[in-house]
Amino acid sequence: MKRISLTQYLVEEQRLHNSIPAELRLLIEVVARACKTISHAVSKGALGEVLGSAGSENVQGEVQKKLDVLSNEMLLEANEWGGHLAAMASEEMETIHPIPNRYPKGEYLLLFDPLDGSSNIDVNVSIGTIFSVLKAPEGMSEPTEEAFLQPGAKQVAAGYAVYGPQTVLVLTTGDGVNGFTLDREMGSWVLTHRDMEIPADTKEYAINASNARHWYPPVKRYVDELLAGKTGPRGKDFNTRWIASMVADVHRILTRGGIFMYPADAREPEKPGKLRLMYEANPMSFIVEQAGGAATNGKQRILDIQPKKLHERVAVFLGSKNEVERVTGYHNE
Ligand code: AHM
Ligand code: MG
Repeated sequence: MKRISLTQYLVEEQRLHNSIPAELRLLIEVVARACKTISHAVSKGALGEVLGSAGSENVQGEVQKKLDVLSNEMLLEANEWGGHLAAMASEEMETIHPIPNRYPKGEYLLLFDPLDGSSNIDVNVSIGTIFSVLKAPEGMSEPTEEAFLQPGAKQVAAGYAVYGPQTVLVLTTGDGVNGFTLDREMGSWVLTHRDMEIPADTKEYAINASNARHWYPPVKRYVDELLAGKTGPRGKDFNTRWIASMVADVHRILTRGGIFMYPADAREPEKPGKLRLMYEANPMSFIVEQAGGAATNGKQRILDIQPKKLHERVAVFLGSKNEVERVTGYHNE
């Protein structure tokens, strides 16, 4: 097998489609390098003394794990000096992180969830890094939070790394979706999953059913119909999968199809869901759409939502197109 590295893929993409200018390529390579470092730290586990709580809380009031904090620092440090960014923002930081004055600045904005699926860190279940790239608005002198508040459709790149039995980086720059497996001995990302595609139909769904009593009627109806199986209105049996790491659930869906749901519910009616729009739902929606799937908040396409704040939450239904359209249809009836 001829091995194509991430760098070769990015250079050739630029040659063919003019879609990855040198600065964006540098950005993607630097993020990918940071993911390698995170993968290494994750794989050390207790030996690296990285498990457990950091003894702090993030802006969302969630307890930070040591690896949440470490991964955040690794991404910040890796991306500060390259000259390709104007600012960064992260799930683990309340406000945006402008590039320090000692470094040159570039035209891109980078958002990330440094380590998604925090509840799975200590129990050795797959976790991941999610990232989203936007362009800074023209003529912006000092980056502000405002500059980041662009709908997901404006993303120029998005990706995630999943730290599982294999470490895999999945990437889109708006021209399909490709996956790269980390070759640990060589230290390089090798193209292993070309043009990933999500089948339109599926028999697998992912939702945290412990919240069922709080679900709104459209979600309850949809899941009840799945549960009714062969003898119900859908006429076939469905299977449940819930990893509690969005990255791992989405990676399964990109590999063999499925629908992932984290709906808004009646527990805290003022909260439109659990997941964050800008660095979880948007990048995943971009990837899923680029792989032929769909992503909505139950009512509208996630990528069309105009964000109002950096840490805004959103309901998420994404994956196999026909299922996402069905549950979205139930909301709009
Ligand atoms: P995190 O960013 O704090 O790790 O939270 C996001 C995670 C998702 O990866 C996952 O889909 C969801 O939270 C799981 O939530 P729950 O614990 O309610 O099942
Ligand atoms: Mg997260």
